[in-house]
Amino acid sequence: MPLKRPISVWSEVTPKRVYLNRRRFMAGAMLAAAAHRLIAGARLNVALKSPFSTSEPQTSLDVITHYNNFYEFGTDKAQPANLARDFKTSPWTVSVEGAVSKPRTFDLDMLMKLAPLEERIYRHRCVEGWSIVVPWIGFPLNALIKQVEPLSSAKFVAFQSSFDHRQMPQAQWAGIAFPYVEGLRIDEAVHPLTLLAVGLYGEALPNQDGAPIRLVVPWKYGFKSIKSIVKIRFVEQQPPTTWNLATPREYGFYSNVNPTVDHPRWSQAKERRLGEFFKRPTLMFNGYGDQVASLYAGMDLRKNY
Ligand SMILES: Nc1nc2c(c(=O)[nH]1)N[C@H]1C(S)=C(S)[C@@H](COP(=O)(O)O)O[C@H]1N2
Ligand SMILES: [Mo]
Repeated sequence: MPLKRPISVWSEVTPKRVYLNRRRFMAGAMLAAAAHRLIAGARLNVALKSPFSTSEPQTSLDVITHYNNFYEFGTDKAQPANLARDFKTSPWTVSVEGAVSKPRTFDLDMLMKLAPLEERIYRHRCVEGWSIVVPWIGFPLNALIKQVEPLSSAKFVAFQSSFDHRQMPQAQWAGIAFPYVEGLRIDEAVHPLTLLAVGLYGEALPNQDGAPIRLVVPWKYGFKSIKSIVKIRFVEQQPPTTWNLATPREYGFYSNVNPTVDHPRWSQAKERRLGEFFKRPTLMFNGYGDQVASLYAGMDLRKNY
């Protein structure tokens, strides 16, 4: 499915000198905007609305920001909203390394200029059995991947969250190892649905939702969508992932939403959309099968759960 492109036809409708002046002005304005863009609560300018967005009702901002899984800031759903309040997200860098020809450390301004920001309204299905619909703002992970030019030996991408025990004292009680780590196969990472989110509901990400930059992989259980990313590494072997390390019998590497493969301790056939009373059936690949099922052709999804 082709993404809509920004319209840039000024040169065709405006005299050249006016056009150049306007362009210089716009470039200045955009630079000024970029410097402020990712401060908490800052409005983000969205250039593109995505054809991948669902038209289902969006979960309220209040729920999205007060019912969180972010174990670094506590294991209760209400804790991250309070305990991540003062988390320092600026300055911030994401180091991109490993099997690439151009390893690089990106600061937030560089990340914000990689691609036009898009709104992506995605379903999010947590492995615990609840779901939400989130109007994310971000850009395809693929835009970053293109910059570093992966080598052909790069078969997987490993992600690492920020971890600072002084800012995350609750983490010691979480019962999982930190820093939180996740991974994708390279074809999953470059898939156009795979998003690096920097905002939601029109503003820079709230800390509890993974500020300043997090992954969103809508056809996988929510735990694959790693928050507050500081490192991305291209590797040859399947990398370790936090929930697989913690409980390998319960959580595999792929973690595709699959109503026919139950968690060992509960069914995955249904889900509760937060804010709704009745449960609804869970869809294969969380409803994104048309776009992603081909990635898993020939794989046994009971074994590769
Ligand atoms: N670093 C980190 N990333 C994380 C988690 C976490 O505990 N730590 N929880 C995951 C889980 S289980 C879910 S469901 C989503 C929740 O994202 P949300 O709070 O923005 O809805 O974040 C995922 N990313
Ligand atoms: Mo989750």
